[in-house]
Amino acid sequence: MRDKLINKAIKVLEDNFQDGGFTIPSKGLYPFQWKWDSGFIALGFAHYDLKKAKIEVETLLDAQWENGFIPHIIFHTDSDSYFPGPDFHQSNLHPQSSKKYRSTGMTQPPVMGFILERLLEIDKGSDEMLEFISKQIDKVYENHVYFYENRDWNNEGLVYIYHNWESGTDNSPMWDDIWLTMDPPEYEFERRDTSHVDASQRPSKREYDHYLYIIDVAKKYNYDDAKIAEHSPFLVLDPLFNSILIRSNEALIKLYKLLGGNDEKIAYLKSKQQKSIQSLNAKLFNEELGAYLHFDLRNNRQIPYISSSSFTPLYSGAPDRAMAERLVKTMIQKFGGEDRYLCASFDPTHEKFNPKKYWRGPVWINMNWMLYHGLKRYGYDELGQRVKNDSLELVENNGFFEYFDSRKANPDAEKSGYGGDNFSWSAALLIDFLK
Ligand code: 9WN
Repeated sequence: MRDKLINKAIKVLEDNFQDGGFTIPSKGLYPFQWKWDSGFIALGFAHYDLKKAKIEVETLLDAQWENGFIPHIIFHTDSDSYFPGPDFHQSNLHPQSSKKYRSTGMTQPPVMGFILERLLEIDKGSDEMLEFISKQIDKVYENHVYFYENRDWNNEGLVYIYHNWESGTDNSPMWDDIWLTMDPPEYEFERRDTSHVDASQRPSKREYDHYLYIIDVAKKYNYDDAKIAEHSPFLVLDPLFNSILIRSNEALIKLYKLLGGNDEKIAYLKSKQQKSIQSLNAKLFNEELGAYLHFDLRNNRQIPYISSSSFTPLYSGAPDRAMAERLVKTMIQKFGGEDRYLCASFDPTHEKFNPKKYWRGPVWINMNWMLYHGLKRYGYDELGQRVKNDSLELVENNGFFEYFDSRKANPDAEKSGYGGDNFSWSAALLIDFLK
């Protein structure tokens, strides 16, 4: 059974791998290379084809801008099956954007640090992998420097995102109150996603108007970070994004130590790391709700909703013992009923929970992968194992979907897999879970 599933996962990855040396997340729906997808995908390849794993990482990092920024989508081809494409984003507005690749002017969570660390683990610390890492690691480091020097608005070790797509959790209810502060124009455009996936599982047209409008604001300022921070209607400190940055800092420090030298870079990362952890705990942890929350910088307030992102600081190692205990309690109480798979992307006890809609409720395999490692880090082995088993069961029962219903007895559908099918990171992380 295990081997059969792994072989199926390999087929998904192979079918999605492209000649240009990158892997699309899902045919039709997502025809380009996405930043955080690429990292997770590389882990799947690494278990059976190290060369492809390295190519995936290399191609992504090759698209880095002169200022260290790495875009969220690299438009390697002219496919028009996705909207908004390169002509809408116009990354060339930024003077330091890549001259080689067209891309978006926004980013996604910086997973590459811990991905390099995991690649070395998978390849059992080989000299070849270390050699590969020595060639790539400075690009990842420069990406972290970019974040700290350009996106740490209050100089507190926490970096902002200026667009919901930067969070990776696109239409989370987290942003609903921010949308209420905006009144974007009605854009005229042809949706492509809903020709691949049932519209009820995707964001609404009006939500897309907001997404497009924020990009237009950023474009007006040629994607200048300082101006975006001043003018974007969306400016958020995301516990997921910052936890990933912290976890990747930790990995870079470890890898630089292994490589030798690099004392200044290690010192820089360590000082930022300390500050980031302190601020994450001081500013984003909410004792009353027992969870890390998003912070809306534009409106200067914590957003009082709990999502799977709220638990990802476990993966970064930021919470102290008591905070970790509190987080686990919240996860079990609100997300972990016996009738549920872990871990819903949004609080199942909240009225905004929607079990079938994208980031408003369904289970995502990449979030589960981070939660599994986070829970294990703090010794919650049983709960971690449950997250892993639930992930495997969902994929085994339904296929390699993009997201899954968290209800064990889902009354509305025979199948509980939604969104894109043959989705790359669901396949890649299943392989990593099983190996
Ligand atoms: C926008 C590719 C990406 C993921 C995101 C997921 C979804 C894109 C979209 O697909 O977002 O970036 O068009 O909906 O939310 O996490 O990286 O798989």
